[in-house]
Amino acid sequence: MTIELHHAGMSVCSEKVRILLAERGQDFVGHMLDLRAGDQQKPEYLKLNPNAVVPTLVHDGTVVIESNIILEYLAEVLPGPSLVTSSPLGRTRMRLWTKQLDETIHQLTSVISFGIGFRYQLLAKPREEALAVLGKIPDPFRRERQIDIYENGVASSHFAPAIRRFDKMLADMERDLGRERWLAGPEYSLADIAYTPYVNRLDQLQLAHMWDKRPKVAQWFDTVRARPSFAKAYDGFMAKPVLDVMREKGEAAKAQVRDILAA
Ligand SMILES: N[C@@H](CCC(=O)N[C@@H](CS)C(=O)NCC(=O)O)C(=O)O
Repeated sequence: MTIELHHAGMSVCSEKVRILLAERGQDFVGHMLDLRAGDQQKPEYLKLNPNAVVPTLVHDGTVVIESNIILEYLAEVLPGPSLVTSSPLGRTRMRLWTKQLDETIHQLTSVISFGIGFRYQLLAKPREEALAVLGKIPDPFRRERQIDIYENGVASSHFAPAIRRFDKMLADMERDLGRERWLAGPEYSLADIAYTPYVNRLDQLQLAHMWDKRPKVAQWFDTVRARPSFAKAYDGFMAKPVLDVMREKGEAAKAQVRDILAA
């Protein structure tokens, strides 16, 4: 079996697929895209993924897109321990968690990551070049929002609601982790895999204070980070200069984030 993954180092959606592949001990052929250079918009990639986003999985020549769908697909086709909650009700909880990522949280990660950190990669380029990449985002709503965040950073009107939504996500996690060991029940599942990169992204952006008073989230994050799959999914894929920008700019945005949370 050949598993190919078109992905990017620092892309939460790619990270969750790499975690699953590591959990199942599955090697893959990686094709890395440079998202700031617009590799995802090249015609040959659009044939695989018309949404111009990563990741894209190619399994023995068959294309699967959408990270949460890729997780479910791989959990079915790869041998190894089940990563799907065993009870029917547990599975509904697992899917309620991943559904929220698709409905809102993922989009808001772009707002926060871009608003605090990634925009500096584009600000370092000539403006026309940056706008050319952003102007080719196929979804008009997402395109206009990303341009606004590129222009305004944490001052964008999209920023504060995104922080508040993440605060609610962490509150919901704290609630469910207070009832069961993992997000969807007693078993480690696709829900835990899917949320790891989002909490890790907050951590990369110096927003770990958002779970200072959420001990269950803190413990869950320590536990998922200690799994061997975390190191396999992250080590060697992170760009140190980008992590440095996220740390430095995250530190600078901290007071503003605290103000938003306190309001
Ligand atoms: N719903 C998609 C979202 C994928 C997505 O937004 N990927 C981001 C990286 S995490 C991307 O490729 N962004 C490129 C761009 O915005 O141009 C999924 O879950 O696969």
